[in-house]
Amino acid sequence: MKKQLISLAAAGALVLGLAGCATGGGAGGTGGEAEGPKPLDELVVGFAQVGAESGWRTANTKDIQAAFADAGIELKFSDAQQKQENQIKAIRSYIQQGVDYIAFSPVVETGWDAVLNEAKAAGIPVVLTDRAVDSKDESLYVSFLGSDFIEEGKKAGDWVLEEYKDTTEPVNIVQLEGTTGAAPAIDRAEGFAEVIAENPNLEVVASQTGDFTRAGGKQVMEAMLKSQPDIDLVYAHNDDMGLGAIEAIEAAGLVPGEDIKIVTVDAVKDGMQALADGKINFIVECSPLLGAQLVEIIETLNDGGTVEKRIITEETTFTQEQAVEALPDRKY
Ligand code: GZL
Repeated sequence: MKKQLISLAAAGALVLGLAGCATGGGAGGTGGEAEGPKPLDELVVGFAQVGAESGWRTANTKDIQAAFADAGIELKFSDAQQKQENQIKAIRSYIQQGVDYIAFSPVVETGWDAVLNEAKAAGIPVVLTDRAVDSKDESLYVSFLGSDFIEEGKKAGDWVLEEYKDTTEPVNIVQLEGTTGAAPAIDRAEGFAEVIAENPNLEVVASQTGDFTRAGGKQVMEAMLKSQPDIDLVYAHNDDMGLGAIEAIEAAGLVPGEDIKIVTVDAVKDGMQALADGKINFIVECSPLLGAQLVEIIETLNDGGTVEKRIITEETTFTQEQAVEALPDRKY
């Protein structure tokens, strides 16, 4: 993943703060009198995780916890079981405890201004990882590190455009949406719809949330197989829902990857195995390995350095052939 942090040396020249960048205040301040860097073994970071809903989330948690352990920085960690109220409670608890930094992956885009203003008032910088918030006030967070989900939806759409470019018949697509209101669900749907609109034969005939879980994907796919007479392709916002769809498709006596093609996002190991086995046709990668970059952001801020407001993780895509090649070296 490309690191887009401005190096500390460069930050010296930019310490006045370029538009869109932010500077930490050393001991957890957000600007004002920088009190100088804290020793890393005295830093405390609070992380409010979404939950453990998917293989991606499990890999993301493991990677973040390992990165902070390697850096010797204390990480307080909470699992919100995909409930916003639990994430807000965890953030408030971190504020109460007076941590130096807070990082979290907002389960949905809306409803964060109040608690983020509380963190700001407490002088605790907040870093968004993975998912975005819809706050208009960008001073509520120092940086947003994560994928471009619209781009991921477009990449999925590009494959479908190419796959059906010579088809003259209608292509019936069903969409398994991620968690309702979550940035990846909203944006992956937007990017996909924008691209497939180029071919009027491509139509999303049904779209419903499977909440990013395998069970949710299976349940929704079972219902769609009953309600939709002729499904050509499933576009699932993550591998886990795609894997659930495979179970439903096979239970219906159909062949996933052939009778019904499947395109998913993430590229976690189970998804890549299904891709290599021909049950999924194409996967857009969404890397969960954000730990090292998050640690680097915290260390840069602790040193009074400057970080980019938006740091986009680099990722690729996989065909069935590429999955066979890549599987042995996959880290998650
Ligand atoms: C994407 C992340 C999504 C994954 C899902 O960055 O927020 O949440 O695509 C996960 O697998 O549940």
